[in-house]
Amino acid sequence: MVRWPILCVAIACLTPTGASAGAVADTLTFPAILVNRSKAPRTVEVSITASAARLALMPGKVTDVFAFNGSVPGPTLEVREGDRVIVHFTNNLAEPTSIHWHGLHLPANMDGSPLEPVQPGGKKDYVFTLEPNTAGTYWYHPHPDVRTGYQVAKGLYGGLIVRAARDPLPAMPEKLLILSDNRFNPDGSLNFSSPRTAEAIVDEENGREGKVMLINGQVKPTIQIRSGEVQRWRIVNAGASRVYRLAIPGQSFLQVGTDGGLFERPVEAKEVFLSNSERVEVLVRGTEAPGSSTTVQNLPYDRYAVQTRPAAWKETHTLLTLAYTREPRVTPVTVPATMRVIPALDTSRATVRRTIVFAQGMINNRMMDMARVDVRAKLGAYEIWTIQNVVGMDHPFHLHGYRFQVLDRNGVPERVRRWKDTINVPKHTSVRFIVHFDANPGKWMFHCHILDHEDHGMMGILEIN
Ligand SMILES: [Cu+2]
Repeated sequence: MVRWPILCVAIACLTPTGASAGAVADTLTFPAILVNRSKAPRTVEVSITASAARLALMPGKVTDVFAFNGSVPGPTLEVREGDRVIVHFTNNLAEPTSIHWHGLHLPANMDGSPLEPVQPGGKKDYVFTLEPNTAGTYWYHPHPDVRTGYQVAKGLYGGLIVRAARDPLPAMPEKLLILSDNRFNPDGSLNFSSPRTAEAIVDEENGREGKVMLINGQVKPTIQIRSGEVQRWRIVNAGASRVYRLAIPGQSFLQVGTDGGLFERPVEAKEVFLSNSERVEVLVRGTEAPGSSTTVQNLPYDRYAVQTRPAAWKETHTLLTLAYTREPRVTPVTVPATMRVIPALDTSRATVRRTIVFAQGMINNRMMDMARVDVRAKLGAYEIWTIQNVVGMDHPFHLHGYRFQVLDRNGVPERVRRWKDTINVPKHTSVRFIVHFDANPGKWMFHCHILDHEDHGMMGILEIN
């Protein structure tokens, strides 16, 4: 039997039941942090290589994957506001790829979009500077033309944390949870539907979902918490199409942030919702007694078109166990009532209003064409976009390079001001947001973030000049 001891450390060793071999391996582990090899102040210089690898993703099996620096998920890029970031990227895959820094505000040629592929054997240096007030939880993934869903499913995704120059939250244990799912054949290989099969049609419609739900590559791990303790969880939905409604029975989250960082004030939330590519920051409060345990669940959510809705869509899934240590209860840290100010983008400054119509597989009745510009906007402009979903399934909208503020969802004014780069647009509804094209001229993608939809043409190009 082939053994993969090093790989087991990176992704935890799972037993055939999906539980771990022992108490230690059961605990949620975290991807390595990329090592900064720059000595210069406020500079982070790292290397990332995409290559084929064989990892023990499933118990007792070896899976052919694509991996950033040999691990799935890839290592976490941790940086600070104001940092100059230099990523030396090497593509050791046999196909073109790229790294898209999802949610970051950077020059267009650094965005890793389908317009900037890195060829097999090729290299690219991604260089950008993180602006003030952009602290938050982001992620990175490939974005090659028509192959994004495949490459992410093969294992290319990783976390990206931008730390604040001055974080308003008190020090507390922090966890990065990268949610993903996948589909495996009995031999451990990844399962992709064959073209022209019923399964392929369902994948194309729903987006490829897998029954195996992973957190940092682990199945049903455990997070330890001490009674009274408050933990800060940064959660990323890196799934191609699965959305999450997270809940802890009997208690609520204190949601403190989303895609573009912290809210102005914490918000009590019985559940948190993440469509594809969305992020949340929540505080989990250890309200239970020492030695007890509870679970984090994924509640059912009907994002589907009726004709391809899976029979089991109403099931609730346990994602992880929250296990209380036997240590005596500690006094919880105090969370500030106000965390920061998010200036509202002024709607009276908007000079252009657009409607972007999402239909199945198309945007504004057109499929993606790399040679076409769909929307032209002026550098410096404020614009109000309405994303209108005219079909019977949800589509999450993502705009590259710029964060926006949602004004209303289906006419209901947004209650909590927040910075977003991805927003779910439920079936037969619309979402309105304001965006400021303040810098970085060039061509930018906007698309549905169900990766199968994006790959099949549900994407357009915005050119800012
Ligand atoms: Cu879609």
